[in-house]
Amino acid sequence: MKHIKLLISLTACLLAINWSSHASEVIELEAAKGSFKFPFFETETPVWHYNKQIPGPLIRAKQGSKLSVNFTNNLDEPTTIHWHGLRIDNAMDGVPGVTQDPIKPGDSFTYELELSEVGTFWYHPHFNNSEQLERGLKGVLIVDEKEQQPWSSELILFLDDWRLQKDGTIYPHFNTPHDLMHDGRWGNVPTVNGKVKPDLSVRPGERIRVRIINGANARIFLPLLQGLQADVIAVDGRPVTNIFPLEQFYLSPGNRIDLDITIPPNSAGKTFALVDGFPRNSYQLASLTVAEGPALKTPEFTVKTAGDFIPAEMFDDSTVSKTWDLNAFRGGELGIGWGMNQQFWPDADNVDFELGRPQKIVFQNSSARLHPMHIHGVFFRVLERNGKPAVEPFTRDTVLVGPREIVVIGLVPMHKGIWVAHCHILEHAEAGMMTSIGVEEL
Ligand SMILES: [Cu+2]
Repeated sequence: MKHIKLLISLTACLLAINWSSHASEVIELEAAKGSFKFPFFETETPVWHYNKQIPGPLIRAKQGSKLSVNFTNNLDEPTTIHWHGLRIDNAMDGVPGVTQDPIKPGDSFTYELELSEVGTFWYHPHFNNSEQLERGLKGVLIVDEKEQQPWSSELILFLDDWRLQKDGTIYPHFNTPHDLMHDGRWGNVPTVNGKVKPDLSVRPGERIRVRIINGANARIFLPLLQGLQADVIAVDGRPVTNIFPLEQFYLSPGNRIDLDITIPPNSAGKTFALVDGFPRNSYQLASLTVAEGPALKTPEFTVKTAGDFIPAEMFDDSTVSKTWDLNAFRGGELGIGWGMNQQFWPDADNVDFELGRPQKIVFQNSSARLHPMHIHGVFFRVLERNGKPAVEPFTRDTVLVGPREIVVIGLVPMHKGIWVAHCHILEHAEAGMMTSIGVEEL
């Protein structure tokens, strides 16, 4: 027994050394054309993918480590990669025309990522977004805690949807008038980790960290785990201020939630459904089937929270520094433009903020459509909705602003640079719904 203990402590020691030396890792990533097999079609579907995978390869590293991503663009058009939710050096944020030039076909670019914060993130292009993401370019990035809690296991559920034609090909028209006038491009085939209604195996008694990511162009999910108690422990990567039960969480494009679930010890052989409760008729996304056999001992521990991170009181003395009115207008390249204060990217109504100073921003939706507003390089806290206090027990990088809704958020810019803010319904963003926040020391 003693030997085993010694081995464990040695391993822990080695790991600790590894952490403190800021391990650096190099990975190769390639965007290229290829194909992918959906279950309903005899032929493979032409897609664009990272490292020939749908979704792209899981990128995983430890907090405090450095990651060099040697990226090569083997598409026929330029691209970039944005690391959604990561607060990193502005030059690595992947926004063409803002933080870097588009990466031309055949060219390479190395993204140097300093992973200072834990959480569930994802990566995707930031060029011709509505087409490049829809064709399959996206993947999950996880930054693990230095000291991991003793979960029995983990489930990563990457939600997406595809608009497929009868012959199995991707509907080839993007930014259509219909998609632009409504809530973007909603597919007809929802997938979880690139699979249709996958059945995932779990064991009785397991305590599982579930990470759910919405990687769709436009679809909002309302994830529900039927028959299981699920607690939300992180939103958009960051640990929550207070843990709360998953009852009605609108997971809009870009959003992530981490859940704490325990498979009941006496549930061997049972199946639990993960459903999307957003549409009037909810439908199944995936199922969890509990393996036969004796129950595992459920680990007991308290999940870490982040109570001290940008509390709502921080903004008590702040006045609103920027209001963005969100609405559509006729005209522009696509025939319909989505504006922020009636301006369309790249002719945007942008704003400059001082590094470290709390700011209040208002998103005022004057339209009848949905706008999941995402800000690069910061986390923010929702403070008010429609004039009423609505402080959320967590922070975000993407907030769904409903039809005619007014949402007030508070943020503290902590990283210098130019950070874009845009609707994560990619068709709306392509139609101009993007602006930028300049952060500088005064
Ligand atoms: Cu929008």
